[in-house]
Amino acid sequence: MSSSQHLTTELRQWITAQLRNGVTREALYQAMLSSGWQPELARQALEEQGEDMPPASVALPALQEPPAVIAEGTLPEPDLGDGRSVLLPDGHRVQVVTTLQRPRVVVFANLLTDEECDAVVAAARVRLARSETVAAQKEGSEVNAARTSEGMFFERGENEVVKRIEARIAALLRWPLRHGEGLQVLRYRVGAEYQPHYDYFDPRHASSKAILERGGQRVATLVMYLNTPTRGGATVFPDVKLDVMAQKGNAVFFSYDRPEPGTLTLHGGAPVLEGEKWVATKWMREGEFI
Ligand code: PD2
Ligand code: ZN
Repeated sequence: MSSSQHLTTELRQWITAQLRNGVTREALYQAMLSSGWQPELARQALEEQGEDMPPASVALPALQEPPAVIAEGTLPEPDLGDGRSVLLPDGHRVQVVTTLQRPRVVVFANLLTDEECDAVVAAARVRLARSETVAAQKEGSEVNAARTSEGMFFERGENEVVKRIEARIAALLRWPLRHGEGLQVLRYRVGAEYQPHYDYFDPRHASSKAILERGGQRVATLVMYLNTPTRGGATVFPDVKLDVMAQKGNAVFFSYDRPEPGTLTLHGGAPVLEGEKWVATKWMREGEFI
């Protein structure tokens, strides 16, 4: 569990080396958070290092990557703060609405501001194409009748709002930013749906091999609602009969420790009955996604 993080000699040595190189404490703090270090530990590690900064160098110091923080077999697990809300390092407060242990599901309110939702929709709208899913029998992807939405992917860190959202997610889920895929945005019009499926890659499918080489299995999903459909469009978990209503700014997180139905993470997007539905999905990989 990432909640049992502790300061390692490797991390201390990394901090010392970076400070000697003239990297600022703020830059180190942000780099640690993006790599999944808990804010408290990151602060504590920096406070331990009391020495004065060397004079600012003329050249911009090169920031090296912090040591990995996640131990084998751990999963993304949200920071639930005091159980009602969590204050993230960027000053944004997120409410915890519902939690479920099995499958692990957490619903958040106000993960994104209205402005952030609108900015993502505006940037995505012009790049939408009919959604494809991974092909079962061949390499690549194909249009799938079970998925009648339109979608697009942002590159990781593609623009300022995407960067801000990704840093927030990394801190909330305590999972390195670089283990996340680029944000996917989907638009569903009336009648569009995403029939129940699993987000992990089926290791038996021919197409999975190449996908798994780019960061291993998916281990968690965060679906963020970018608008509020007038009617319909819930995210549904049929195994446990849970429906999460799409509400602008809110999000549903779930994790899966193995690529098997026994994780109870079957989920779908119910048909939109009135209005449109926009979501952004962030998938987390066990390794660094490249
Ligand atoms: O839009 C949804 O509610 C939804 C449902 C199931 C999104 C995804 N899966 C996904 O992006 O994987
Ligand atoms: Zn899904």
